[in-house]
Amino acid sequence: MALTLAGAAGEVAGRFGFTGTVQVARFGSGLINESYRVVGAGPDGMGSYLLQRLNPQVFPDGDAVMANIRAVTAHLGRAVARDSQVDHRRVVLELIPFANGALAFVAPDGARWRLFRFIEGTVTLDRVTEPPEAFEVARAFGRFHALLADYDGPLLATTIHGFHDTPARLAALELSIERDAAGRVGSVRDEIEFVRARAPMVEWLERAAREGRVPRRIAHHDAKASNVLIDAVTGEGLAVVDLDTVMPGLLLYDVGDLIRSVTCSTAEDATDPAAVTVRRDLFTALAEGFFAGLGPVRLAPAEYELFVASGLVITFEQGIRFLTDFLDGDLYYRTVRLGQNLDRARVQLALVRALEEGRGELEAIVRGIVGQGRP
Ligand code: GN1
Ligand code: MG
Repeated sequence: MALTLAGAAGEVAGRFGFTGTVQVARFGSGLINESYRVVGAGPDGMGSYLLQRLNPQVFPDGDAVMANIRAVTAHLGRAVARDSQVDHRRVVLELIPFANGALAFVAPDGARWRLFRFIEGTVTLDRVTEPPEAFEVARAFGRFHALLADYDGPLLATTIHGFHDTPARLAALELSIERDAAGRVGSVRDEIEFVRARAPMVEWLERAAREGRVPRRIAHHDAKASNVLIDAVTGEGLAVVDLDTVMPGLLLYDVGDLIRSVTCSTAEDATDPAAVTVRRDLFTALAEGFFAGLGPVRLAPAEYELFVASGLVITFEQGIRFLTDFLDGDLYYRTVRLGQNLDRARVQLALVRALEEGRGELEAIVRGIVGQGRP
């Protein structure tokens, strides 16, 4: 088999049954896994594929991840097939199993590699800058939740325990402060103080869940803007991707991540946190898009009430996670420059402040939208 690009991904493509000349190129901007676009004669014929190496440190139970993805994409596929309006091959990710019915190839280092059909003519947005983009990203996630509201497939595994357990994320930060493994605590006193002053916030969603005010559903857990494929021509939000953390959880985790990733006026790793504001126009479009995507699905009252609060909690949590990784010496998130995790943390914390300041106004926007023909 001839390869235009050598390396592990090319070899793995061969294991998946690619033959002849195969082009392999690094793809995407994820911070955890590695993705490659593979073009050539593959198991599903000549075409484009997405080959991914699942990070085994982050996802120790790769088989559970793959079983979840298969179950969820099968349900989504059946659900959209009933709707003749949509081209289901463009709105649902399609997993191509490895030989012998296995869902992934297990490399000698233990990492799982999996193959998807590439959805052509799409782009992802590392940053949302226009309201129609915010609307489409959020609509795609709203539809994702609507389609999964009647999920009746096999029980989904929890692939990462406590993934959005914000109190546990704060406890992990306190441990990292104590350990000070990279000798960096002295440089982030202000950030630590900012976080500690807001410690009670970590309970907001978990308490609502414990008290049964918000139901456990299937949630994506990484509902950031760049995890929606957008039609390159029409701008329409198509498929929700990056399904590794799809598992039982709260819808508000996803709302929170949408608010975090869509409404910020700067990039996630901008070096000037003073420039961070919450874009009201993007927030409005986000809320409109999310409820449009949900369609007739009704939420619990507390899910409406905590819509904006979830943005605060998940942004705060992400700031805590970036800060923790900075203190640990940048072990978890992929970085390309020194101080990048600290910049990321500062942007999240600046966004927390901006969301605090805008909270009343943003809640009024949600009430305005929900009031129009909603309970
Ligand atoms: C990671 O790998 P990526 O970029 O899809 C992280 C998310 C964070 C996100 C921040 C498994 O997602 O939780 O919100 O970075 N994924 C995992 O950009 O930790
Ligand atoms: Mg992810």
